[in-house]
Amino acid sequence: MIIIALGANLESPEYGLPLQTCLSALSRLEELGLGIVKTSRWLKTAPVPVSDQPWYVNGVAAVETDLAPAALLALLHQVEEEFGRVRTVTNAPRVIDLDLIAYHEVISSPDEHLVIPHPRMQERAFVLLPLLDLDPEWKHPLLNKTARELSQVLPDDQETMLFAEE
Ligand code: PH2
Ligand code: MG
Ligand code: MG
Repeated sequence: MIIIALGANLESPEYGLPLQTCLSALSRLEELGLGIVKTSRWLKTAPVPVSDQPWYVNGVAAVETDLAPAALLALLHQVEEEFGRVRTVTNAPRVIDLDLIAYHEVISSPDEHLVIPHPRMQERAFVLLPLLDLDPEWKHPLLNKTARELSQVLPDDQETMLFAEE
């Protein structure tokens, strides 16, 4: 499975509220040739690390593509730019964040620019919980644990809420 994560916590002048922006980014990726195989439910999540920025909207998608990992990442960055993402400091609030989480069983070597699986995915409820919607039995190729197992040992200080629970 190729997994991308979507996140947003600022309103976009062009695309509207964070959820709308995430949905529009998925459509744009599809237009650019990615196959969207499955999309998770959407969560509202408190910022990690805890801060006073707005809560995020987060979700993940399984995608299909012939692009190699680096080319796929470049495509994600292209769409972030199109959507008006401005990069300032690490973890700054953003109109859209598109992360490559995993690319089949590929494990990148430490000196590569792109690290897959994403080095912090196992610490993040906002990635692991939506991933359960795609496939709880998905196995982390480096840690050799399933999404279900990883989600069971998450630190319990990350607040999340399903959109439907509002
Ligand atoms: N992304 C980050 C840092 N912190 N917190 C939440 N809740 N959701 C995110 O998508 C997120 C974050 C860096 O990309
Ligand atoms: Mg991110
Ligand atoms: Mg990112």
